[in-house]
Amino acid sequence: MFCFQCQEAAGGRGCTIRGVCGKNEGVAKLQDLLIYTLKGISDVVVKGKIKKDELESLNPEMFSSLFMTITNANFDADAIENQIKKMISVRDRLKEKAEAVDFHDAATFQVNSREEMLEKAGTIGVLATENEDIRSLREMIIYGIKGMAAYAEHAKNIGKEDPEVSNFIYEALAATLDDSLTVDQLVSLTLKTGEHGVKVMALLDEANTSKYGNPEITEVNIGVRNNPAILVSGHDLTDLEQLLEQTKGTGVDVYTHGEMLPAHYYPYFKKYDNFVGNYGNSWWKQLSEFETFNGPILFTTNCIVPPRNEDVRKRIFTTGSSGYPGCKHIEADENGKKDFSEIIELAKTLPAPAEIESGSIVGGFAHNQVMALADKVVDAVKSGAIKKFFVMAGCDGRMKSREYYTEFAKKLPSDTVILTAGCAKYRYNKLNLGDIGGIPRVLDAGQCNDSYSLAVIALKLKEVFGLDDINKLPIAYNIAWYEQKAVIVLLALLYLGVKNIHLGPTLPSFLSPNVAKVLVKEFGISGIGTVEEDIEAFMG
Ligand code: FSO
Ligand code: SF4
Repeated sequence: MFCFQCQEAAGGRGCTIRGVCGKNEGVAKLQDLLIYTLKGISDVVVKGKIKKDELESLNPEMFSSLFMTITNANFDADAIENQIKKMISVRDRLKEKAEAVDFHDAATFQVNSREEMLEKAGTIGVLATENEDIRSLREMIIYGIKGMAAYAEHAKNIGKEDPEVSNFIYEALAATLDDSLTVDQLVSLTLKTGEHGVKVMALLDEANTSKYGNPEITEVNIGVRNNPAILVSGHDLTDLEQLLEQTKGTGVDVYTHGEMLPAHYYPYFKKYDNFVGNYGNSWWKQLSEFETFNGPILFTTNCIVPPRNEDVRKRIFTTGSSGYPGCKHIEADENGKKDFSEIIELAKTLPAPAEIESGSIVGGFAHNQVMALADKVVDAVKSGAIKKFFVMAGCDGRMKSREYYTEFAKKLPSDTVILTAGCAKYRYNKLNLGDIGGIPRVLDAGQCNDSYSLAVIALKLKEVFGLDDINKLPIAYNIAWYEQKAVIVLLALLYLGVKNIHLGPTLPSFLSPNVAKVLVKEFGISGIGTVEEDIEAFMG
């Protein structure tokens, strides 16, 4: 196996024996083959000039196949094998409708057993592209597409789709098979990926807010009550909605974990009086937090950490694109309905969560809420009460070097405000950093996809201040990344023209030295240094 798609890639180069994430060689290879099959489908769609209306039922399968290969989403070899088989048969049916042309091997290979799949996978992985710059760009595009597909899947679950996004996924995946493309052409495809990243995040924002309302300032309880409960993790709000509907009146409480915390900010979910609060912290703390939670856990997406404890494993359920061997997977019926009764019944037999924290945290600062405070914000900037905003969106992770972000937040001058989104927030959202004239110093917009809100806020401020360049705003970007959704967020920011982003805790292993040079030269991207040096440089 060879995988270098996330920030924890072994040795800063790539995982070759087993993933740091816990993914074994078999799963890694099956994921590679699934991606290869999707490239084959894309080859058929693009070269075979498949009509767009033929793709309607295929799009959701593309999204969820891509999502299954995102870091920490799916560790279940059987589920991935089944998806490969399904997508090969989709591919072959599609070929019957395609204009006859010379298709790539990805569109024609056949495999009949797990052994054959693993053998084939050994020939088509990341390292099959020999030129390291082409490999770097191809992979960066593919990782961006994975993130894009994740957001497209959430939007689709709410009934929203943007054909430009879905069509681009085929175009980009097919392009990663094309040996005639030059480095320059792949660089421009990378930016085009960012452009579609903006589109998909706008789409998901529209889907979420049209269904669940605009996030608003909300105090979220981080303590517990004395009822049996279910913990819901991941990012999918439609799963949460169904779970809340089904637990209503049962005496079973629901808590969020990790990236599901921002669900509390939506007006729609406030009507459920069993929707109690957020339990714990970001994804990588789940091993201990799931033990003390006591009740069942529902994963709607990543990030799953392989459970060490058999008692915890028995309480884990997955749905959507997530999966873990030995954990029950809840499928949707043809109307998208999911039956969570088994989880609810299990919850009733288990003790209430043990309290690990108490009090509350405040969030809900997505674009609509921040714009409602625009006058206050603009005045504070004009008067000098706020000197600078720091966008510190992205992901958290288990590396010790991420303590940098807590230190950074603590040491920032008191006339600065942190704009955050994604699970990165857990490094500083409980620090009590105070407020500036009533504006909290940590403004949480929501999940990683809500980084879109931060871009909208920046663009609106640019308008308010009458600036011709987003980079003239008093906003600095110190972003933490972990998996492929962060890649699409980063590409989206680059597409919007944001310069001088600091990216940490380490730069992606998939950037070849030459590709890294382009990012430095064209966009001023850099890594992180020490907290003191970085703050000095940012404030100067
Ligand atoms: Fe985090 Fe995991 Fe949202 Fe990611 S929980 S790391 S970028 O899945 O999706 O921020
Ligand atoms: Fe390694 Fe990350 Fe790939 Fe897992 S997803 S195998 S940790 S690079």
